[in-house]
Amino acid sequence: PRSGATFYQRYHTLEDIYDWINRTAKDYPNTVKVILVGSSHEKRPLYALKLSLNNRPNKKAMWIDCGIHAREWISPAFCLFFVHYSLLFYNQNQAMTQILDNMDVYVLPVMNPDGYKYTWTNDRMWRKNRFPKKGTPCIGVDLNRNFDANWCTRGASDYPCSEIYCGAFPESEPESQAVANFLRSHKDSIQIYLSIHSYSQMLLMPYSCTMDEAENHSELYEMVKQAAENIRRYYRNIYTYGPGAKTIYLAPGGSDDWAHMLGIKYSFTFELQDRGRYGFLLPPSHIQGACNEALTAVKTIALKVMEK
Ligand code: ING
Ligand code: ZN
Repeated sequence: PRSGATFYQRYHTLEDIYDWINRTAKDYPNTVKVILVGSSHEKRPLYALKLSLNNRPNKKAMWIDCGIHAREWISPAFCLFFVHYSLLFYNQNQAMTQILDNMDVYVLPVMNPDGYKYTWTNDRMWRKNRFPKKGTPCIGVDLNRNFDANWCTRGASDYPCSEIYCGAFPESEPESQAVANFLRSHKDSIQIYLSIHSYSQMLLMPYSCTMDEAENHSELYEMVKQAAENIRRYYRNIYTYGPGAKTIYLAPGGSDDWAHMLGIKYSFTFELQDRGRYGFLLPPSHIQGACNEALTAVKTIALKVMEK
């Protein structure tokens, strides 16, 4: 149940998150819409919230997905926090008001519900989805290797037991296909794509699938640099930044690279806290700080995009 501010300082089961999605839509009928973007392999719904705080026509939009990887619990926690903060601080916080006056925001809190559920019930360190590969004892595709961006080249694996298994073909998984379909059909309005992961405190931009520079490299680099500077200034915490391939590792098939190639020019992956002390097992006492830092990065980037 949602009891006061502490709700956003705890991790929540999948059932609680579904519950929260419904309640949020009920509590804000004029500004929040629930969109069913698809369903998971085990037939769980993939719900996104559309936040539309201002009725002006032809608004641009930002997409944020969380929970692509099951064990990265801080990621869904951030999506919940972000929705809450947006609804509460519209007309209070100046940056938030400016952003939400100018764009709608789509938030998908759990892109990999089957995996997320599994981390609560069976294996806290599960990463992939729960697709059972016929003819092997292995389960799961890495959804962040399943997009059509230099798919399954170096940095991914075609071995179904691997943690970075790319799947049988690009968008073979219902979860990645659902997000790709949604982005394809809304690409004219969606200007910013954000995918939230953990851990290692990085603000990543395309490309991860190649060492080549994105055509708007300098523009993107300015954005992540300024976002990291703001986090450092406000929270005294260090985030590294740059193109994925050079900052973390070569990784084809990622959602942000694919979104960028689709034409969503402002596309990023955030790696939230921490830098390895707790790793995926970030204690609840760190949720607030991690979310505030990520929020600073979202605001910085959205405001910069709006200047364009
Ligand atoms: N990191 C990402 C991963 O999928 C990444 C890094 C970012 C890959 C962008 C591809 C594109 O490996 C984590 N922690 O999952
Ligand atoms: Zn991840």
